[in-house]
Amino acid sequence: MEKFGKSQAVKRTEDIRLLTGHGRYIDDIAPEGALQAFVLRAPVAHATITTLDVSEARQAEGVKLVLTAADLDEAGLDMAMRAGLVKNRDGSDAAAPKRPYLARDRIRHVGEPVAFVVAETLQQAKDAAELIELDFDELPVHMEFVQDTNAPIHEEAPDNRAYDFGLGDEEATKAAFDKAANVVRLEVGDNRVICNAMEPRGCFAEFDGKRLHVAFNGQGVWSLKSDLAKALDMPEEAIRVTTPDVGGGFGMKAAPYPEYFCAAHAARVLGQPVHWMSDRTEAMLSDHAGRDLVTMAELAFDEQNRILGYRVHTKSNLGAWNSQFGQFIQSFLFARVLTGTYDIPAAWLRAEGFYTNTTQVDAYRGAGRPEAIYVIERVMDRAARELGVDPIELRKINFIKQFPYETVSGENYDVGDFPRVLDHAIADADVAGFEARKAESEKAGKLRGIGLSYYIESILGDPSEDVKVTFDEDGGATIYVGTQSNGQGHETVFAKFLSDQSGIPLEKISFVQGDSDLIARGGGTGGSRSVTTQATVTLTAVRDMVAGLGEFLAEEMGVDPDEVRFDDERFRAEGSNVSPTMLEAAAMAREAGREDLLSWSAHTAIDARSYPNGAHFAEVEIDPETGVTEVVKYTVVDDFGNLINPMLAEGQVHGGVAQGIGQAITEHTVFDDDGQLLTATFMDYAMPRAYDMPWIGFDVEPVPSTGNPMGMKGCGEAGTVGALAAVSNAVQDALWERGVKQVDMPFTPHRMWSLMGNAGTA
Ligand code: SMO
Repeated sequence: MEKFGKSQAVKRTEDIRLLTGHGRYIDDIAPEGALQAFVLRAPVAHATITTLDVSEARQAEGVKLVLTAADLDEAGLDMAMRAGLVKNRDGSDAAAPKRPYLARDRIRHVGEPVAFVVAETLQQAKDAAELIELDFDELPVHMEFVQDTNAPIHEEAPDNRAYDFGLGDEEATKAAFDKAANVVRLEVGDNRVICNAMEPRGCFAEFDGKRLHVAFNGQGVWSLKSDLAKALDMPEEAIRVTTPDVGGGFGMKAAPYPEYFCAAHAARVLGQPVHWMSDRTEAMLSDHAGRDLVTMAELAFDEQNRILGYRVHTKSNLGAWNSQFGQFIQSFLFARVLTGTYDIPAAWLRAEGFYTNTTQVDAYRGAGRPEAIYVIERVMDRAARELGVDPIELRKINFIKQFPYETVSGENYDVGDFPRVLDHAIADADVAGFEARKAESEKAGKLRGIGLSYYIESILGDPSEDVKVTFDEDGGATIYVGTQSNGQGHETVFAKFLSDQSGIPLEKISFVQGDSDLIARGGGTGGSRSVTTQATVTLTAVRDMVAGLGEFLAEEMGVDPDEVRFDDERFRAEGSNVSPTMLEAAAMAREAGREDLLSWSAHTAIDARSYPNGAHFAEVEIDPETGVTEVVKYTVVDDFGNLINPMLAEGQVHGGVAQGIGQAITEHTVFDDDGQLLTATFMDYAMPRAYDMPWIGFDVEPVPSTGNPMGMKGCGEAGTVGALAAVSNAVQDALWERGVKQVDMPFTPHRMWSLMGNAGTA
C-alpha cells in the first residue's frame, strides 16, 4: 500500500473563510464581557526605578487589578522566562540573567513591560495606567555591539557581552589562510527588522476555579503550557492552551512573552476572563525583532580558485535580555550552514552576542540560516569580482559534489545536486539575456545589476510530531495535528495528505489544531519542520489504521489478515465480494462495538533533518537621480525534494522572497542614541508593498531527501534565506563599475543616493 505523495496543487480550503473575513482570530474569540488588560511600558531605555506607585490606578474607575513585579513576586510566580543558552568557546557558560515578566527595579529597553492593568474596558485600563507614578534615574544607554563596562545592562555581563561562541578549527583555518594564493575579505551588515505580523500578538485567559485556559496566537501550544505550569506552579493537567487562526508568526510568535503569564495570573486571581491585545506600535516595541548583526568574513583561495579556508567573526545584538532562542540564532544556528553549499576543508566561526538597551532579537524566518547564507553568498560574490572569475563559475568550482558530505559544523548533507539546480536557474533567469536588458535600462537612465545567491538550509528542531485521526459518529473523520498554521495552509495540506493516503474524501475530513486538550503532544510550527514531520507521522497513523482495520475486516470476511489488501482506496481480499472504503470499514467497526478501532494516534521521532537548497537570481534597477532601487526580475529554482502541494510551496517561496526583499529594500529599524525607536509606526517603518514585488519565477529540481519516507525537504523559510544575498549582490553589481565597493542593506533611496554621492559620481 505504498502510496506516496501525489503532488497535487489543491487550492486552500481555508481561503474562502480567511479571505471573506470569517477567520477567527484571538480578538474574535475572546469571551464576551472579558476584562481588558493594558500594559504600561518603559518610556526610556535604561534607568533605575525609584518610584512605582500604582495605588491611585488601583482606585480608578473600572479597575480590577494592577500588577507590578512586586505583586508577582509576592504571589510566588517563578518569573524567570525560558531562554536557551550557549557555551562560550572556552567552555564556560554564557550570561544568564533572569528575565522577569515585569520590570523589577530596573528598566532595560523602551517598551519593557512595567505594570499590567486590568479593567472592565480597555479605555479604563489605559486611563488608570496614566495614574501610575513611575519615577526613575536614567542610566547610560548602551546601543553598540561592543564590550563596554561603562554601561552594564546586567550584573551577569559586566561588559555587556553575553557569549563568545566558537565553532570549527581555528588553527587549521589559520594554516589554510597562511598558504592561500588569494584572500578575500568583506564586512557585511545584516540590518535589524521588525517582524510586523499582520495580526499583532494577543491572548486571553480564563479560570473556572480548577482549570486555567490560555488562548494565544502562537506557533504551538505545548511549550507555553509547560511554561505556564512552571510559572504558576500548577499541574500541567490543570492547564489548557489553545490557538485559533493566526495572522502570521514568522518565528516571532514562537516565543513565550510576559503578557501571557500576566493575563493568566490575573484571570486566576480574579476568576474572570482577561483579554490582552497588542496594538501596532506596542508590537514594534515589544515583539522580538530579527537579524541585527555585523560580520567580518574572509575566504582563502588556492591558485585554481578553490576555497581553502573560511573565517567568520560575527557580532550580534541580543537586545536587553536573552529571549527564547536569542543566544542560539547567530551562533549555533548560524553555524549549521556556515559554509553553505561549498566544499570548505577548514572553517572557523567566532560569534559574539551583546546586550543592548533594545528589544530582544529572536527567531525571524530562517533564524540564523539566512544570516549565515547572507554572509557566505556576499563574500563569494566579492571573491568572484576580486579574482576576476564569473560568479557562477566560482560557485561551480567550489560546490560540494560528493554526497553524503559532512560539513565543518557537523551537518551531514545526505543528497544534493547543486550544479543541476543552478543550471536550471540560469536558464529560467535568462542570464544570457542580461546584457541586453542592462542596455535597455541604461537607455532609460537606470543602473541595472544581477545577483546570484545559492542557499542551503538545515532543517533542525524537535524531530518528533504527533497526530490523531478519529472516525466520527457523523460518518466522517477528524485529523488532529501538533503543528500550528500561522496562515500557511496546514488545514488544506494535512487534510489532503490524509485523504490521499487513506482514500477518505477530503470533504469528509475535519481539521483540528492548536488545542492542548485534544492531542497529547506536538512540536508546533517553526524551522520549516511542519510538512516533513506532520506528513511523516500521518503516514504512520494511516499504516496503523490500515493494519488494524484490515485485521478486523479479515474476521468479517472470513480470511487471514494477511490476505486483506488496501489499494485503490478500498480494502479487498481474494474470494470476498466485500470491499469497504476506509470510512465504511470504520462504520463496520463502530457497529461491531470496536471503539478501539475508531481513534488512531501516532508519534514519530524521525531525524527529519533535510537540506533544501536552491538558486536565486535577482535583477535590480537603480535610479541614480532618486536613489530608488527596484527589484525588476526574480527567479528561483529550488530543490525541495518531493512536494506534497507544489502550489503552496510556491506560495511559501513568494512570501519568503517578499520578506527578503522587504529587508533588503524598504525595512529599516532606527533607534536614536537614547534607545528610542524612531520607526515605531508604519509611517516610519516601510513594509514592502505589492508594487515593490516583481513577478517571481519559480521551479523545482527535486533531489529527494533520504531523511524521511516521503523524501521531502522543508520549504517554509527558504525564500527568505536565498533572497537577501541575491538582491544585495545585484545592487553591488549595479554599483561596482561606479566605484561603490561596500553596500549594506537596506537599500533605501537615501542610502543609495549617498552611496553614489560618496563615490563621487552622482
Ligand atoms: S524563524 Mo521560525 O518559526 O524557525
